[in-house]
This record gives sequence, C-alpha cells and structure tokens, in this order.
Amino acid sequence: MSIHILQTHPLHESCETALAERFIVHKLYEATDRDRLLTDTGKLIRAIAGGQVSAGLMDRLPNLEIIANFGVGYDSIDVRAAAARKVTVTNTPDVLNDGMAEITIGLMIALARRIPQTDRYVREGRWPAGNFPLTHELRGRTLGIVGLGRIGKEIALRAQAMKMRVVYHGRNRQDHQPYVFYSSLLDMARDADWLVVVIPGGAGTDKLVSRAVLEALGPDGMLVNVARGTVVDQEALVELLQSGGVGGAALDVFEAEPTVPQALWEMENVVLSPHQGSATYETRDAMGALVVANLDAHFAGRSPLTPVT
Ligand code: 8YV
Repeated sequence: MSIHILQTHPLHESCETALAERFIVHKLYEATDRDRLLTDTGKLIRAIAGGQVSAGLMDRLPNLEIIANFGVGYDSIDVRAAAARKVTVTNTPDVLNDGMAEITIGLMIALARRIPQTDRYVREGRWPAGNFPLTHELRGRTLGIVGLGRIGKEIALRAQAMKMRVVYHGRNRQDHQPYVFYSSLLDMARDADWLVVVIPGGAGTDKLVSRAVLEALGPDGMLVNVARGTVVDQEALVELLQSGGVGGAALDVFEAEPTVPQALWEMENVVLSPHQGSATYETRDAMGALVVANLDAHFAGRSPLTPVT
C-alpha cells in the first residue's frame, strides 16, 4: 500500500531521497497552486515531513496521523492543534547537540577575538599600516547559559575547556549539574560576562531576553543567540549595541529570517551568521535519518522514536 505524505519545505538531500524511496511525496512548497494541491490530495495525506504546520493546514488533511519535524525546535508547528486532532508530532533532538555546541563556541571566539574583522583587515590591505587593536579572551569569564538543556550542557562542557566559569538559568534547578543556578535571569545577566541563549522558541519564551536583561548584561557584556530570534528583544538589542549599552553580540538567529536589520550589518561589535547551528553534513544527515526513522516506526505500528510530548 502506498502512503502519501506532504513535504512542507525543502529538506536535506539524503532525507528527501529516503522519503521518496518509501512514500508518495507531495511537495507543498513547489506547488504553483497550493490550494489546489490540498484540495486534490488532502484526503490522501497521512504524514507531514517538515515544519511550518498551522491548524488551518491540518484542517485540510483529515487523515493526517503524524508530523515529523526536521529540527529540534518545533515552534513553527501548532502542537496544541495537533494534539486536539490526535496527530503525533516528532522532532530531531540530540543529533544536533555537538554541532550546535561547536558553532556556539566558534561564535564566541569569533566575537571575542574579532575574527571576521581581522580577516577583513588583512584582505583590505590594512595590516602594513598598523596592527589590529587588541582584543579579549574567554578565559576566566563567566558564561551564563539561558537554558541548560541537551545543547546547553554540551556548550557548558566546551566552555569549561575555554577555562570559563559556567552558570545557568532555566525553569528549574537541576540537582545533578555542577553549575550555579540562577532562578532570576536578570540577576544572572548582571553577574555574567557572556549570555548564551539556547532555549526553545514559542509563546512561552517570547522576548525572554528583554531590554532589562540586556541592560543588566551591560556595556562589557556579550550576547550569543543560537536559539530563536523571537527569544530576544531584537529592537532593544540593536539600540543597546548602538549606544554601547551592550558590549557585543554574536547572532545565528533573527526575528524575521532571512531579514537581518541593516543596523547590525554596520556594527563592528557584532558577528552575524545565517542560522547555521545545525548546518553541517554530519548533523543534517542525522536529522534527516531521524525524520525517516520516526515515520518508519509510526507506519510499522510502533511508537515514534522522538515524539515531542
Ligand atoms: C534548522 C533548527 O535550522 O533544529 C532546529 O530547531 O533551528 C535547525 O536545526 C532547521 O530546523 C532546518 O530546517
């Protein structure tokens, strides 16, 4: 029996190949007339591969059983609407922890040592006229991790290799973690030199890193966001970076991707990255394999490997 699935956006190549071997795949994002595609095939669709799934889209798919998201963050899926319709949602946790932690430390070093700027300095032929200004180290600084989850813990390990002191804020104290816990994000921002944001996006965390938190981080403080743009008050961040209220920022995510505020392009105390956290062959292959494994398990009558609830 052939199973029809809907793919909502482009996926990593190895994932698309594996899906095509198993299922009849309808690509919503390639349809010139999406409404027509949903009218013609909506009743056949039993699974979605990918995110960006609203309640309205689910309404067009009366036989939908499972949404297999390509990503650990599933804030682009209306999970409440899915639960109400008894539709399973899966994500791709763990397989991206190392890749995410590597880019986070990379962004921190890039920001502290001004690596993009020094590269430009050499390419622009400015070195013969004088040395690049001195920079700062990570060693000895306090890193406040906002969200000590699976990825946060990998970042904490690597930050200690940089000889940093690690503290964290989250919903709960984690008894078996060796790092100091702050129940107040504001207090942690005040005490930390670096804030790394690695919490899930969505309504519950919208602008959690508020103007007040950024002001508490202060003129010597550095912000790194590898989570979601929505988690930080981006407008306040831009203003504080401009005025010197915050020392610097390394940003992999933005409020309205792929749009990055022009003001940030012009700042020397900022490192910009186009949502590269999981963007390696190793991690994307593993994420794709997990999407497929979740669908395989579901259609074989077993529980999916990584349901979100
Ligand atoms: C990807 C991500 O950029 O896992 C997540 O939550 O944001 C990233 O891994 C994204 O899912 C790719 O589509």
